[in-house]
This record gives sequence, C-alpha cells and structure tokens, in this order.
Amino acid sequence: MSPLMKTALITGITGQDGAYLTEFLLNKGYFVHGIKRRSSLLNTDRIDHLYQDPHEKNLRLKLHYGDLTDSTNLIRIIQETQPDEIYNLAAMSHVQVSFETPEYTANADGLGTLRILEAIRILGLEKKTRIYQASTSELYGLVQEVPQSEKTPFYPRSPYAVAKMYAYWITVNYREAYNLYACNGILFNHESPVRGETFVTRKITMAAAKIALGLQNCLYLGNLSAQRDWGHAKDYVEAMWLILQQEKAEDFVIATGVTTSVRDFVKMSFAELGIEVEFSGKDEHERGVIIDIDEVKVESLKLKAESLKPGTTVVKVDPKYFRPTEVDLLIGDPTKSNTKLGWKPKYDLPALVKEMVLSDLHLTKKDEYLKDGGFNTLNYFE
Ligand code: NDP
Ligand code: GDR
Repeated sequence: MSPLMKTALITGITGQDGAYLTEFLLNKGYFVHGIKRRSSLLNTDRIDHLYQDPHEKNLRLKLHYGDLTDSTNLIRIIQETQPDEIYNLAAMSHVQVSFETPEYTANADGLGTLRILEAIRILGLEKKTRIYQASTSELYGLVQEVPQSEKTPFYPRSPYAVAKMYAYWITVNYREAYNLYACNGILFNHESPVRGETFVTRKITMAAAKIALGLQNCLYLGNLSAQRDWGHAKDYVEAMWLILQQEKAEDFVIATGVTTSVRDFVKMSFAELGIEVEFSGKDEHERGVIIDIDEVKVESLKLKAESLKPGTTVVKVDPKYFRPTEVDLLIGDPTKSNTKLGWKPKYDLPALVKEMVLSDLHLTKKDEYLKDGGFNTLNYFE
C-alpha cells in the first residue's frame, strides 16, 4: 500500500449511504475498510459490485465484522486499520421503528458514536483520524423556523432523533474538549434506487411499479401531508467527504432547499409511469385515485394497461403508519455548505424520482416474470 494512499473506515457500509460512499472513496483512490454486522444472510447486495477478493494483490476494500454496541470490537478494528478518516454511518435509522426499539436505538445511535470517539482517544489517534458523524434533519423535529440552518434550535420528536441528538453533542464536545477533527453533517433526507424498502420514497416507487404492472392493487401510507427536503444519496456522500477535507472542523447542513409533500411524491412517481393520480377525502379517509392514463407512455414502458382504469383507487391511508409524534415540515438552508464547501447537488427531485421509479420498474419485471411462471414473491413487500 502506497504511503500516500488515504485510509477510510466506514461503519454502516452495507447501508444506502455506505454503498455510495464506498464507491466514491474508491474512485478517489482510498483504501476503504468497512464494518459489517453478522447476519444470517450475507447482506452485502449494495456493495457486491465493489467487492474484491481478499486474495487480490491490489486490494482496496476490506470488510470487518463488528457492531456499534461492542466497544472492544471497535477499538480493535480502529487499531488494526489506523484510519485517516472515519465515517460513522451505522445506525438504527428508521424513525418509526425507533418507537418500538428505543433502548437499542439509544445504544447503537447514541452510545455507538461515543464508543468511536473514545476509541480514538484510547488509541492516541486524536491528531491522525478525522471523524464524520451522520447527523440528521430529524434533530429539528417540531418546527421552530424554516428553512432550518446550522443555527436553528433542535427539538427532537422520536427516540431516533433523541439518540442522534446525543451523538451530535458528544461529537461537538469531543472536538472542543480534545481538539479532535470531528464534524456533524446534518443531512436532510436523501434517497436512491437502493434506499431501504420501508422508507416512504422507496415504498412509493416500488408500489407504483407493481401497480403499473398489475402485481399490486393498492399502496397504504400514513401521513400524506408530511413535507421533506429530498435529495439524492450520491450527491450527499460527496458532501460527507468535503466536510472532512476542510482546514477547520465544523458542522454543516446538507440539503436541497426545496420541500415536497408525501402526497406530491406519490403523484410524481405515478406520473413517471403515465398514470395521473388525484387525491380526495380527509385524514384517514383520503384516497389517491387514477384520473387519467397516458396510453403512449404505458405502451412504451410495456405496462399492464388493462389493470389501469380511471376511477381505480391506488392509494389509501392506513393509520398504523401514523407516528406517535411527527415531524411535519423539513426544509434545509444549504447556504453554508454551498459557500464554504462549494457543494451543490447535481440531482433535483424530478431526476431522483425518475431514476427510482425506472429502477423499480426494472426490478419488478423480474417479479412479473416469476409470477407468470407460478412463483409469487410479491407478498413479502406488500
Ligand atoms: P441505512 O439504514 O440504509 O444503513 C444503516 C447501516 O447501519 C447499515 O449498514 C446497517 O447494517 C448498519 N447498522 C445498523 N445498526 C448497526 C449496529 N448496531 N452496528 C453496526 N452497524 C449497524 O441508513 P442510510 O444509509 O440511509 O443512513 C446512513 C446514516 O445516515 C445513518 O446513521 C442515518 O441515521 C443517517 N442519516 C440518513 C439520512 C437519509 O436520509 N438516508 C439523513 C440523515 C442522516 P445492516 O445492513 O446490517 O442493517
Ligand atoms: P424519515 O423518513 O422519517 O424522514 O427519516 P421516512 O421515509 O420514513 O418518512 C418520511 C415521512 O413520510 C411519512 N410517511 C411514511 N413513512 C414511512 N416510512 N412509511 C409510510 O408508509 C409513510 N406514510 C407517510 C412519515 O410519517 C414521515 O413524515 C429518514 C431516515 O432516513 C432517517 O434515518 C433520517 O435521519 C431522516 O430521514 C432525515
């Protein structure tokens, strides 16, 4: 390994951001180490295209078994890998699930960050290793002001956000107390074709593809009025890297500055498939109904036109997806990252939606093929 080659350690390498960041850092010439939890299935789908056989001569990607709840394991991996940069992306990242598993979430998302920071001190790596902490717009929670910037006060609204608030402040504290180069990226929602299937964007794009192919009847959602500032994960991992390349360690908001409701995300996704959906009704009785079909688009995408009739209800509200406390409106102010980091997203929302919908249409065609052959895989996702 060349002495000039930088080494990065990524926790959460099997996740959405871990995969995009690994690809980004390999392209920059880094040696990338990743921490992966043991699971009964391999769970490396998102990084399989980057995987290298450990026997390869010019190996630049290596996976280590580990867990954010195990400090001894983190200390050992950091000692072995001696990273120039650590990207702490591992987390129980689902807001609604955090209401079901609050203690575990606090342990992994909150204390997990402390364990990494302490490991750096224990190993005397304060001057060598820079740390990126995956902070989140969920910290803003109950709306205090819009758009939300680095100066906006926090008001977390879930066990996930409260755990991430601890992680945010312990990162700031270790920077100030021990002069670590440790930074928070306060990232607003970012999505992609490999977004987890239970986050709302991916749930919508997968369902739109299945409905368009006649493989699913209806999409059930929770709060349709929630508004999010959605960007593309590919753009956001570049910002993570830029945050660690500055002279001084600082925290940055990463966002597009545009907000959209869940309802409009649904409309945009179906429109990508030539299906116009309109909403009517209120609260849990609200529905999304097909009002028009673009026959040319349906034909060109080889969709199942016979199952797509104007008047058909394709979206219903299921209150089980309502959260005990909701975050209604997120819209980020990216002025600081635009000016200091020179960061600007390349994707806008229409381009993101298009990429996700077409990717899911492609994946769903495999299910269609299997169903035609008598093997129904679909119930897993409904
Ligand atoms: P994902 O849920 O896709 O990935 C999370 C990763 O963390 C997975 O690799 C997961 O492993 C791993 N992980 C979970 N728990 C542990 C643990 N105890 N020990 C080790 N690894 C663990 O999340 P994203 O990629 O979307 O997000 C990355 C980070 O950024 C997270 O911290 C998230 O909270 C934060 N964030 C995300 C935003 C977004 O919009 N995507 C916005 C702001 C912040 P496995 O594959 O085994 O489950
Ligand atoms: P979020 O993302 O909670 O913002 O956290 P999610 O996609 O889960 O929810 C966004 C909004 O959509 C509403 N919603 C639904 N959400 C889900 N998951 N499923 C539904 O059926 C549904 N219907 C409506 C939600 O109530 C919410 O208002 C994501 C995660 O990636 C976090 O890790 C990250 O920190 C934040 O983004 C920024």
